[in-house]
Amino acid sequence: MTLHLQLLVAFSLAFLLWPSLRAADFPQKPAKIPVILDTDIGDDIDDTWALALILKSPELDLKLVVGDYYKANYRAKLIAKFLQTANRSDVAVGVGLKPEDTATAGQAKWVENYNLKSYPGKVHPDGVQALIDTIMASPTPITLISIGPAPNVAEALRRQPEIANKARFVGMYGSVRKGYDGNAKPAPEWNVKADPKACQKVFTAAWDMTITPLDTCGLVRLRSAKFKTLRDSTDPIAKAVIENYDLWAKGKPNESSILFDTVAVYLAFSTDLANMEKLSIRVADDGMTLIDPQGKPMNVAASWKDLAAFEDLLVKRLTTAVAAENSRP
Ligand SMILES: [Ca+2]
Repeated sequence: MTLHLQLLVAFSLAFLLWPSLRAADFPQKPAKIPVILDTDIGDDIDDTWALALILKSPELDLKLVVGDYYKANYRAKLIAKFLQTANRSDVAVGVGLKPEDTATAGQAKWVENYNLKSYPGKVHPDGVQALIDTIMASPTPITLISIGPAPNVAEALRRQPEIANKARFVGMYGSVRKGYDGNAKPAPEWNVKADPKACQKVFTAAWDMTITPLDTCGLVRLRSAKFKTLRDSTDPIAKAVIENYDLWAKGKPNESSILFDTVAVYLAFSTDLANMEKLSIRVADDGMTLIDPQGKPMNVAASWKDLAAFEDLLVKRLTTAVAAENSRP
């Protein structure tokens, strides 16, 4: 090789390696994942924990939270007051279907004196349309985290089927090989059983889907020291979770209820702690989620690699202040 050629090779190599050297010297923060949460917050308490986990996860950029499965005013008030308490009224609130529905449930007392009009951020009276518009306007694909019965999502798909090509769906749905209580047989899971038709629409749409069925999410419960860390925390978001939990539980429990929905939030930014399987799933009319070659192939958190590590992550995140850059007043 002539000296000339050797120099040429050396310069070429330096040129090729330069970007990776630079990246190593100045690590770039990965872009945040834009997310929308569709939630039946206000019935089971786990949605409140899930919303808290989103707000505490630096990987996620929450754009909009919509209350699903009716009780629309009550759910919108819970979402708005929770976001305001977390100093995150930059996040928009969407009122779900049947806004005239004034029914409430176990967290009603937390919002009895809260006026939705006092929310400093944006409140969309048509939350389904806000969900569609946010997905369609996003320059990068939105991750739709769905943790309740899905009439809103089905209606959004009906109004604008194109959202399925612009969003990724991550949800807490179904029961594949396990049912409630860990080792029972598969059973119709509530989010599916409450509106199987809506789920059939969601489970046949074109989007990339990831689910946590009862097989994984049904096993998450914080006990003893892990729960005590939460109960004793002075973090404003952790305190709001515990306030709501005590109202909902009508007492001061010393362990959490099962925190199904938190696993869907985790899967929006990582699958490391779960064993993921690609399974074809079909929603039957009775609410069963069946492995069926005719079903839609999706990523299923089929079992845990390390459930204890997930619980530790949950406790740590909920009780640790987010970096200033993540809380935008
Ligand atoms: Ca839920």
